[in-house]
Amino acid sequence: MEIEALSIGQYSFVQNAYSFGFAVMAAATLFFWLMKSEIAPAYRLAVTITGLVTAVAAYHYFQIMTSWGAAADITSGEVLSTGQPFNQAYRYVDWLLTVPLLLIELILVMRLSQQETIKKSTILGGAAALMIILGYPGEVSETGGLRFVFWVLSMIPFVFIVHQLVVGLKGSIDSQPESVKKLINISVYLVIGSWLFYPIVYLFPLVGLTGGAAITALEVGYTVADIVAKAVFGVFIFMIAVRKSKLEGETKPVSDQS
Ligand SMILES: *C/C=C(C)/C=C/C=C(C)/C=C/C1=C(C)CCCC1(C)C
Repeated sequence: MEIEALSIGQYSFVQNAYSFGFAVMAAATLFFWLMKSEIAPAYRLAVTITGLVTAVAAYHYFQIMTSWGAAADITSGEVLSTGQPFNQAYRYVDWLLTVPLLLIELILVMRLSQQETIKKSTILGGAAALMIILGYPGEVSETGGLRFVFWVLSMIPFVFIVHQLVVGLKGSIDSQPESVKKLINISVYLVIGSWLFYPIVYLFPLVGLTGGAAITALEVGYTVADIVAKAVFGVFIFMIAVRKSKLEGETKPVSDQS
């Protein structure tokens, strides 16, 4: 990545987006973990993992922000490279850890049989990890051809996951209580909608979108997608867990507590 292609305005805008991402992820973590007592024991693991995902992301946003800061010197009024490269690996390590966990959150909150939970978590989590691993060599390669090859390879598990979510989970979603079905369906489409953004952005350099504006769009875009896919999606998981806890009568309404 050519950091010197950025204007001061673009460079600061990206820095501010990372800072915002860090704040959202840290606040979301506190919210999920502190509110866990509102949730019945059967759903606590789902909410704990929801907070774990935003915690891991908060840590990586902090690192990304620091790496971005160290990569450029702006004291002259221009963006000059310090020679220290911006570290792209933080994003991929973050995704490798958080993407499988996001799918596991969704499976756990459905409270399927233990056997189904393990089977679906393994298949979906494994496919998600494979998708990220296959994307990385293309991301750091200098040639467009390799970038495209790894895009195609990584799209195979991506399409498999979307298919599993829409078709494979249909039976499990149909067996959920009426009052949470809609929330679960929204969560599934939130995953598909926000995840679609990543393979599209990955193709930017291949279609000639380079330079300061493209780098800015890519970095800010990934940050917005991460916030939707982790924190906003997490709020839906939390709402499903609250509603199912109430339905199953495992927590009393506040007014009934003495
Ligand atoms: C919190 C982070 C999330 C939800 C990240 C999701 C990332 C993806 C869905 C990435 C997918 C990719 C492809 C399908 C092909 C090109 C390479 C990737 C890794 C960008």
